[in-house]
Amino acid sequence: MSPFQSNIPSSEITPKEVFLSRRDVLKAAGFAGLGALLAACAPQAVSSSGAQAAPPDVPNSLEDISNYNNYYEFTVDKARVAPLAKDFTSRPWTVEVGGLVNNPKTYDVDELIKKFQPEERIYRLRCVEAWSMVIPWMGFPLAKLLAEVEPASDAKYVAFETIYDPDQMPGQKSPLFPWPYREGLRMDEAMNDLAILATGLYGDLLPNQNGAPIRLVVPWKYGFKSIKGIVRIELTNEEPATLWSSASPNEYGFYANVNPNVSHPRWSQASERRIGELTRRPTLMFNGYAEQVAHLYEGMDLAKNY
Ligand SMILES: Nc1nc2c(c(=O)[nH]1)N[C@H]1C(S)=C(S)[C@@H](COP(=O)(O)O)O[C@H]1N2
Ligand SMILES: [Mo]
Repeated sequence: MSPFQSNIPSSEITPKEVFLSRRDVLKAAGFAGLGALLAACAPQAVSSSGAQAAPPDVPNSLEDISNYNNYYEFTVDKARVAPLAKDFTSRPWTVEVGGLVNNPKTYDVDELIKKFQPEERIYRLRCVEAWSMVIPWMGFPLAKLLAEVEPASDAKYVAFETIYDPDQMPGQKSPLFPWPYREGLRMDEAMNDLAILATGLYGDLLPNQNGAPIRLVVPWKYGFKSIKGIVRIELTNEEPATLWSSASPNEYGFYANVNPNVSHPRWSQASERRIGELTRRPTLMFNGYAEQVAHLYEGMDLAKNY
């Protein structure tokens, strides 16, 4: 089992409130050995080549995860997404899966949840703006859904689209972005086991501000690839246009792999601010998931394919 994919819900390891208050006590006492303490009881990511191990991860609180959000359909102000999304209607909800598939189908989101039995995946999320969190998602591999619809042999990409509903999402009235939000993956990226469709976090359904009822999570890529509020998934043979690469192509590429060595034109990506921490952390190649995904990009120039 990968150290990043515990099947034990964090809620069963230790209640999150207790866990967090213990962490706060240790912090307040100036306890320096928390990393060592966690390292003693948590599995470590040490590759056979002896490459740098990912530092131990403590999930952010539900409070942090659900009150510091990027969801431009509501607002560009991270602190105001939650209140503006409070009354968003995420049921009933259907996800249409089509394009280059042998078996196109429209699913009710609750049918997907019943069919694919979401499991907990604790992942780091690294925003292109150089902040990060650790989030205990509930989700299922995107590969499982793709297998159901049977990709045609000429399908090379998977395109995703967010709901377009300006009456519920005031930010979609802004002419600055080409709505609806669109994202995409190459087929082999989409089939990687790390790529999930998340339907919950901290053991509950997704809060609206985190992309209810269903959003993509691709933890080795910058957060903007993890599209929220998905209503359509389409398999294509051409690289799909995405909202961010259309809005600002020299800043946001199609791949958007987390890479400390390739700067954003306006800032460095070498380090990041983990929400809740006082000092910056170094950013890890592929956000620390290189062992699982580096092979997907062998022979590619990652500075060019940013
Ligand atoms: N539809 C949609 N999906 C989106 C966004 C958005 O504005 N609209 N923001 C992205 C960005 S930039 C980030 S960092 C993550 C944030 O996810 P979170 O709020 O659940 O932490 O969502 C991504 N998915
Ligand atoms: Mo982001």
